[in-house]
Amino acid sequence: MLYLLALLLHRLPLAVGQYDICKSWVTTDDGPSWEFYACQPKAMRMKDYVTVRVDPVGITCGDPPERFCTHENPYLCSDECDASNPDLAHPPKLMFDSEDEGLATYWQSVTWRRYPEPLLANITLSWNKSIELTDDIVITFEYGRPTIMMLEKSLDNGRTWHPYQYYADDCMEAFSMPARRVRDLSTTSANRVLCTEEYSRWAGSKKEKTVRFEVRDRFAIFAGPDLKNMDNLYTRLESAKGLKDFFTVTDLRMRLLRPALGGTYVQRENLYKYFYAVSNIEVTGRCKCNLHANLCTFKEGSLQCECEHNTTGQDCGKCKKNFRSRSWRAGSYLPLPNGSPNACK
Ligand SMILES: *[C@@H]1O[C@H](CO)[C@@H](O)[C@H](O)[C@H]1NC(C)=O
Ligand SMILES: *[C@@H]1O[C@H](CO)[C@@H](O)[C@H](O)[C@H]1NC(C)=O
Ligand SMILES: *[C@@H]1O[C@H](CO)[C@@H](O)[C@H](O)[C@H]1NC(C)=O
Ligand SMILES: [Ca+2]
Repeated sequence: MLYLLALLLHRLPLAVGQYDICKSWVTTDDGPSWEFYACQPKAMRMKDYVTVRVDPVGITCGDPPERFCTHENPYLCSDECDASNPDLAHPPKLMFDSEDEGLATYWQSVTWRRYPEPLLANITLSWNKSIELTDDIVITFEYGRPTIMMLEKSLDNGRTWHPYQYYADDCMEAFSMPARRVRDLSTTSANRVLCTEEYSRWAGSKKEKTVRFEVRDRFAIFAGPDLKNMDNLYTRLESAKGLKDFFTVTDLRMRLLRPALGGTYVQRENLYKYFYAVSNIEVTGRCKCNLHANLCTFKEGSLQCECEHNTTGQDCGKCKKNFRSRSWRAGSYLPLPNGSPNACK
């Protein structure tokens, strides 16, 4: 019976999925003992743990109250944004709520009344924790997608920033970059920063609402179209220089540089229809724990790895006290299927 249980536990890592558990109690010829594996937390909806900042001051609509209209209804400018009225306010937190009733709730900027001065807004998301993206970042715009925007990322809690992806209806004109598609990238260019025209062209504001940062398409370069061959992806993440870091962020920033124009030039006589409205920002990822934890919990306002393998720190990035600090190494996905724990000594 005990033997059976041990056998069962021993098989657990394979049964529950790759890298899901950090250790199991097994029986060997020398008696029962712990066996250790490389492990990582499950992917989570990261918008539930984020802190947001919108810049510059005064970019959110409604203070003072203002009227706006939509590209579909450009001469009926009777909609109102009023920050002091909960029913008419559009604060940043509405980009992260869950829209239970199916009604879109959104952050909205002021209108482009100061045209031709550019209408610029930064939306900065901070986690105070390294996150590994596991799925696409999806940003939903309610009244048309920006004709020019940029996504930036930080790996050091906002001290330094790097371009992540450029978006424009004309990449050459906006950024002097040729337009590319993530689908056309190859194994050697999977972490290339590119400009795409796929998410910026006018197609009616209700038809095409989302702007993506394509994580799945990049994973598919290694794991195949249905991400069936994850082993190959994990092997590449381990060996290809910079690939793992490419999908790791502590902060993200959307730099909105020019709003939707409704498919035409800017009409100066009606600037009330130009603004940004974001209803959702979906970020799916897992805490980076250096393959030393399978749990990540939200404590005192920040995500923290529950470190195993005698490691400690927010990312399990060092050895516990009384363990040789120089023996620290990240766990490894290899050899397949259970990887190496690389525990502190
Ligand atoms: C947005 O952030 C960038 C740096 O990432 C900064 O240069 C720019 O001035 C900011 N724009 C606004 C409107 O705050
Ligand atoms: C960030 O996380 C660390 C470690 O959990 C914590 O000590 C620190 O107070 C956090 N900083 C902020 C600004 O939340
Ligand atoms: C961590 O250290 C304890 C003793 O302090 C030991 O029993 C345990 O096996 C160690 N774990 C690993 C993964 O080496
Ligand atoms: Ca919302």
